[in-house]
Amino acid sequence: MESKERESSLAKRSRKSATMDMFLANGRSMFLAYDQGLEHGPSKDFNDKNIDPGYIMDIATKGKFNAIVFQKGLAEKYYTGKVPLVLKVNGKAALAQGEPISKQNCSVEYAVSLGAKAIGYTIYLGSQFEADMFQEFGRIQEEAHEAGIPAIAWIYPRGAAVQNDTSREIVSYAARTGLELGADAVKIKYTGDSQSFAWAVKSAGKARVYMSGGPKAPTDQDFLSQVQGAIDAGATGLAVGRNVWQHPDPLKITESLKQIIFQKKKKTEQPVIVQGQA
Ligand code: FBP
Repeated sequence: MESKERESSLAKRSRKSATMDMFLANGRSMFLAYDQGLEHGPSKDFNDKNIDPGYIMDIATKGKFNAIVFQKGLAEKYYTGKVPLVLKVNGKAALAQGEPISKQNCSVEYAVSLGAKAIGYTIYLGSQFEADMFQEFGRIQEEAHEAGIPAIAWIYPRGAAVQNDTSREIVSYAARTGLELGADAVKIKYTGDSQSFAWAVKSAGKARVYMSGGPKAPTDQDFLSQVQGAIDAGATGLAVGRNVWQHPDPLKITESLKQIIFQKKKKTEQPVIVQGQA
């Protein structure tokens, strides 16, 4: 194929197919995240059961999650193909101190060969190294779109420049950064209340918003109220790890989450967006 024709066919394909649609049910979505072994180490978050990636694959399958999130090594050895795969193509360990940076460890092509239907990439907004991650994500996003799959940005404000990583101002900045860098979806932390999170959702524009789960909440009700707040704010859903697979009954909490996430939107529940400064 002539190079001009090839370029135009790639452009058409990326516009058409690089959407989050395959992850959605009634416009909503719930992912099970399991990259904490790399991000936090095997001792901090895990017990005898949930240290086994096979246990997590089983939760994702039985709980009918819309995707499982793995790093490449886990995908190679444990992914069964029973739920869609989001492959994280960067990641970092928790040992090094200082300004965070997370670099690519898996190509988009290899991710696709493992069955990935989207790629995930973490950007530490505010880090002294944010420009490296912006640049790398830019290339990866284009490669993902050329392969016909969406790019999801985990956007975590972090480093000495960030005072409070859950403020309305900083979370909405994270959401907006994802939109402007071409993310098809952003995974951001909850701000603590629905009204401020609604501004983050508004800031993300057409990029879909997934609330990040965070450490296990003290009670189920605490966590469920956060998720309800994010959904009321207009989030597409949740990408959750510890609050599900650290739970004594992961499928039970999954059912409660689904009731909140996939409930029909009522007009009266639409959030009021307050314009203005944080
Ligand atoms: P959790 O629901 O367990 O918080 O998982 C979401 C996630 O984004 C994981 O994908 C990632 O490993 C972890 O949080 C990063 O945690 P941290 O905020 O400590 O960097």
